[in-house]
Amino acid sequence: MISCEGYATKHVVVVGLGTSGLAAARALCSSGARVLVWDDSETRQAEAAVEGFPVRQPERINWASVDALVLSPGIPHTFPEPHKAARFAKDAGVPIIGDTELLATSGAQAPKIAITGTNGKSTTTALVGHILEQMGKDVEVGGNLGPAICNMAMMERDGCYVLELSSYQLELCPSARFKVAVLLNVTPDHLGRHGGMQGYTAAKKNIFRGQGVGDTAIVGIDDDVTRGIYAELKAKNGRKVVPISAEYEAPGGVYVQDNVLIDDLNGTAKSVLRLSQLPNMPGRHNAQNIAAAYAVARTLGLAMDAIVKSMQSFPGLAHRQERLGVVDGVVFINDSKATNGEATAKALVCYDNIYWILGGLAKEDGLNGLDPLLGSVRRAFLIGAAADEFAAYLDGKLDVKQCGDLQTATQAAFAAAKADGLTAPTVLLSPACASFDQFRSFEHRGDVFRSLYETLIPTALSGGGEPIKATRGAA
Ligand code: UMA
Repeated sequence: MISCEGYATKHVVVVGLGTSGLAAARALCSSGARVLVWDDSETRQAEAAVEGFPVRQPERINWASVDALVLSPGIPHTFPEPHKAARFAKDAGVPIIGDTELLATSGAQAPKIAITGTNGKSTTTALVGHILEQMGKDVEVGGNLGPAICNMAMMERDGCYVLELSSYQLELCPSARFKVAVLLNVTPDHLGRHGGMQGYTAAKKNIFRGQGVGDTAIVGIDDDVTRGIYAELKAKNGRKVVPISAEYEAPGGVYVQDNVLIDDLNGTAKSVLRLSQLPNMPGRHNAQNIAAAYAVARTLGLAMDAIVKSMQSFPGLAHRQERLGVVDGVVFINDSKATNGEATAKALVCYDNIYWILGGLAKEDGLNGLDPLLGSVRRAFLIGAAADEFAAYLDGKLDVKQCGDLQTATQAAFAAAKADGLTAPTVLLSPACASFDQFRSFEHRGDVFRSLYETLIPTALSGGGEPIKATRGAA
């Protein structure tokens, strides 16, 4: 747990008692801070009270005696409307901070690597964490990715924090200084929370704010916004600035050309590896993540060969084009995190001969924009509330089967994939829909799919004399 000794005896209000807020409240209490907590959900209030936290309505707090408000990332403090606690804090001149600030001021000596971007930040964070772990480093990986920052261990100089930070978190960490800060890409997202694109971009740029000599900024140059930020940082003295790209040559940086990762950090372009050697990270979008993670590892002084070796054992992130394995020659990919058409598009370009399971609660865009990508889909298997809408949309474009639920769809897709006898058939769960009509969350949906995949292994065993090729994460 992070130490918050700087807050010992201070009055701190923690608002938002989800994953990050509760962890912050616990860390602050253990360090001797005088903590009051609040959450607008009565259930969360009750849970906090059971744990012994004093729950206090923001209206009933004497804000003049408060030293800090720790706000959960999901709670607005500016746009579209500040939460009332944020309003009270601002009126009383109380600093509003987040869990990243608590780590920044904790006194933990280990260098902090921070990674942000509209897309790919979770994968890049997990990959950097994996590479460092493979090298035997003491590593804490978390942040927006899931594990709350305040639950991380205090680490000395030989350790390393690898943090995925959202734009929300980056607004609330004024003291943070990151040894290595990565900005992958910036495209419109969360605009309501930042008052528009300018506010969103400014939040993302905060990742570089505290950096100075000895620190490194790694910046994607594949979109206009990040290209501008790269040029701006490059023009300043102080930190080292390294470009990365999945599309263009990036002199002095790391880039991908003809599907080969190129290291030009020393100005002599060297081929590092073919991206096809990393089957758990398919697709163009992953090329940028790979380039970024490689650049981080090289910045930390790791050797090229060792980095490549550890990248090859990276299993990928659960539910994001997660390769579950192969049964009877059929590859199973769990892309349950794809809750809209845009996310599913990224998966459809990665495989040939797709047996596509989709459906759930459709988003406004439905399947719009996917038509040009349907060429590699052999058949579609529909589940959930959107099944009729999607069937109508796909009519005349694809061979579609109404399956109702995920179990029926998985079995039907597996049977069809085997029966068609095509090369490397892939059963792909990439629903292009939210999960809440049939599941608790996209994670639950992906876990169910994984269990269904696992049950197919014995099914295949008893189904004939052929030896089973059931492997996790391997072709
Ligand atoms: N709440 C209120 N009032 C409000 C809004 C929320 O009281 O007006 C309360 C809710 O009742 C709930 C709590 O605040 O109890 C939720 O806070 P939160 O939304 O910040 O959720 P946490 O569980 O603390 O999760 C946060 C991140 N959530 C957000 O940024 C929205 C998680 O990122 C992160 O994994 C977690 O901390 C641990 O660090 C999730 C996310 O969706 C994955 N991130 C966004 C994204 O990736 O696009 C930025």
